[in-house]
Amino acid sequence: MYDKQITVTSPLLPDLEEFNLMLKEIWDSKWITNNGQFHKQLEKNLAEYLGVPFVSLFTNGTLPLLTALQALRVTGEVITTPYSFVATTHCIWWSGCKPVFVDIDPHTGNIDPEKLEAAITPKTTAIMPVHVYGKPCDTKRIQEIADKYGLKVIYDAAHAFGVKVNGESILNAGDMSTLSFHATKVYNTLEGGAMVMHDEATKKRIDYLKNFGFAGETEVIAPGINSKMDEVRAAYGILNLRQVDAAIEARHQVAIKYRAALQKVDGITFMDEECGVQHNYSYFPIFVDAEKYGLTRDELYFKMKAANVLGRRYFYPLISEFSTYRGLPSATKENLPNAHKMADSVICLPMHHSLSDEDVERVIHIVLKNETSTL
Ligand code: T4K
Repeated sequence: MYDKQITVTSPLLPDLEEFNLMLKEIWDSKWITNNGQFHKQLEKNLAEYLGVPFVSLFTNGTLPLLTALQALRVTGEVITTPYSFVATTHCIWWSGCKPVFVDIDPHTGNIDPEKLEAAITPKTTAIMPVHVYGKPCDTKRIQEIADKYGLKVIYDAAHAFGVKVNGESILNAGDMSTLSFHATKVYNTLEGGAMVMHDEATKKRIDYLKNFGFAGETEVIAPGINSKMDEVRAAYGILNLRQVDAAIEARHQVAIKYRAALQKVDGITFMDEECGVQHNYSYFPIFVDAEKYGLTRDELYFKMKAANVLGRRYFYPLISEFSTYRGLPSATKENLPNAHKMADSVICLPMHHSLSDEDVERVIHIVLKNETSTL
């Protein structure tokens, strides 16, 4: 057994001394939340960094999804993917809508646009796709279908921080996109999240909705929620933004090593890097074909675990398989064959900025060597 645990991810942390200086400023000002100076600064810095017009900060990546559904007055049925973290579907349910699952494209893991139209009914009002693992959805095709049927599109872009296609941020697609800044993400603010929108009026309304619906001292425009980011996390976020490019590059180097080492392993596949896409290397999923590889996905997963290498089976089980959702008509296995295949074969290998060469070697060694391994 190895002593050192290698986890699937590890948070990017700002320099503690610099953070302390900012904490001192917060302490001195006594302004600790409700649109403080660091909050305003981070929204501006993020919009600039991401290449988007407007950003509204949130306390996590779940509440902007819920707020987007509310802001766009989405009702009835919302089409979504079963291959995601459960928060995506939970928000649809919380907003009083019915989630409708559509199968994924087996190459990207994202909702298959060619299967969207068959799922649209007179009650459909929106589509909520996910750029899973930060891989861009086919935003052009999704928009064409949304425009044809008059549907809203809210992208759950929790994994897609900084991802661009041909130089353009994918966060600009659809009506709104949401981000997660959880500790496990490429860019984190401890907990945190954001919404990206196209215009100032929408930003203003979102800012009301995340502050109980208050539009001034005495007016409430809607039953809003409390989802404001505080000054401590905003300060932390300002510092982390300065080092996120270096962290993404470090992840890129890990991806290069995984690809080189694993490309010829019979029964192990991974996703291609697409031309024109600026990736963020947020995850490194591999897919196990048990017949060719000689071990099932779970056998490999537990073998890794025994060696203290904690990959994760993101996203197994599918959301449609959880007891809360499996009764939905769209949750049947027959409706979602590609999603089932991916969920049953995936392991996300450790992927973060602070993996050493030795760590990466250890991970590779376990996948390469088809036996309980000690280096
Ligand atoms: N939409 C999508 C597509 C999402 O993936 C998510 C979240 C959301 C929406 C919602 O966003 P948030 O409301 O969460 O901001 C994690 C995260 O909790 C969750 O944010 C994330 N997706 C999901 C994919 O993964 P767990 O249960 O796997 O995390 P946990 O605690 O097991 O951590 C995994 C590993 O990370 C640990 O083994 C070690 C490392 N770690 C974790 C934490 C929390 C650290 O080193 N330090 C830490 O503080 O859910």
